[in-house]
Amino acid sequence: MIRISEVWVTSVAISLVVKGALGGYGMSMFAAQSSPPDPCYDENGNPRRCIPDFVNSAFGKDVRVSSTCGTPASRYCVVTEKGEERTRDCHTCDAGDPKKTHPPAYLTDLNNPHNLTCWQSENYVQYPQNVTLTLSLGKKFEVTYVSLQFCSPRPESMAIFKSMDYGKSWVPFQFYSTQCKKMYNKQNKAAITKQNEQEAICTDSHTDMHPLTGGLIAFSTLDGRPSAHDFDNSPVLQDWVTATDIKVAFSRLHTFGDENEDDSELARDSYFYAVSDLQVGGRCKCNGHASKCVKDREGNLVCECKHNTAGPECDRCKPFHYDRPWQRATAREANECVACHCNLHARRCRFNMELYKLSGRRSGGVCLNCRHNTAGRHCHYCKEGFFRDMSKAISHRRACKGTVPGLGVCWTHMQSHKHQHKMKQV
Ligand SMILES: [Ca+2]
Repeated sequence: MIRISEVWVTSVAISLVVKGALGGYGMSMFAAQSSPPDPCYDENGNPRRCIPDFVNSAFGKDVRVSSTCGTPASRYCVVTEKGEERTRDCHTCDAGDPKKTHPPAYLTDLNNPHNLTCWQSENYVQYPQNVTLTLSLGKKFEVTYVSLQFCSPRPESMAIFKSMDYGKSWVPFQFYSTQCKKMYNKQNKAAITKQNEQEAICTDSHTDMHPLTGGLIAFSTLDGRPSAHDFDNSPVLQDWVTATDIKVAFSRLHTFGDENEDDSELARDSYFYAVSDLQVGGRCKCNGHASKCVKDREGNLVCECKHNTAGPECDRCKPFHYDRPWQRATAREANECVACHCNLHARRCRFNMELYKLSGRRSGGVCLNCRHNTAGRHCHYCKEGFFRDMSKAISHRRACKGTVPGLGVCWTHMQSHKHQHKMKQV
């Protein structure tokens, strides 16, 4: 259906263009549409690094949240300040009422500044209790930033974690707190050096209670890390930005200090976490070997691997392409996987590091199960008892014969003599 309508639109477009005496332009547009250029190869067909588009990988995804207001319906109050005066306007959060609900889906919906939709926690889930937001990206991504736009005041303390193993284990990405040492046992704004580039730091920036609404927290994963300018050559940072899941833990609410006074109920009803937008900016991780990620048959997001690579992140060479070790592509080198040289006599091969080193790091593939009576690392000579038919190329399936050769005996001559000798003895 889509194809038909596309063709229809295109033909209409062309006919319009032709009428306008610009037929050539219209046709070239059509040609470009039928064979889009592959960003993973240059105009001469040589492999080059390719990367998926930069996206907000949180957009439209489900976020698992430990606390959401509205079940049952409950009161919450919004604090506003005019000079010294502080007022509280109270409303109802009700999960059953579309106009009063604040579900987790509002974290990752379309962020319209004129009509903000906010997820909101229950009231006064205060330290040592926390509220967590967990987002599964579905595969490995290289994350550039994590940002949160708040409807409530920003938290007094919060942490961002990442997982590289689909939520089995978590490592800290960044801490925010007005009291880093006390909350997270971290020095405030510790320096990052080449020795600790994979360490999360704590900062008291962006932790002020003001603004009371609309505040932003944006964590840039490479900011201040010394090897960031040489990311291509830094496996440490490539690892640091890699994540399958992101978790945000709100550890402590900001308050005006009135939550334990006489009027504490009203005060407590005005302390909660509310977020209008959670973004995780990054690229689907494909190690430079794919320009996009697609859903596979099981519905999982995977890289569309090029350069003879395979795996969800193009993180290995595809079968029979083991002539040199897998490598990530760089701006200068595509590092594509190379097929083993088996003269069409083998379907399988393996990589041998010793041979690779001996070859000056050029070729390390060893063919397995050479067929058609061939033998050798590249199936490049005849196995014992067979003779090379020099009228045929070695890649010919009848290059090796089982009978005594006539003309043109190759270097297996010696073997042929041995063989004749054995036959006489028999
Ligand atoms: Ca929203």
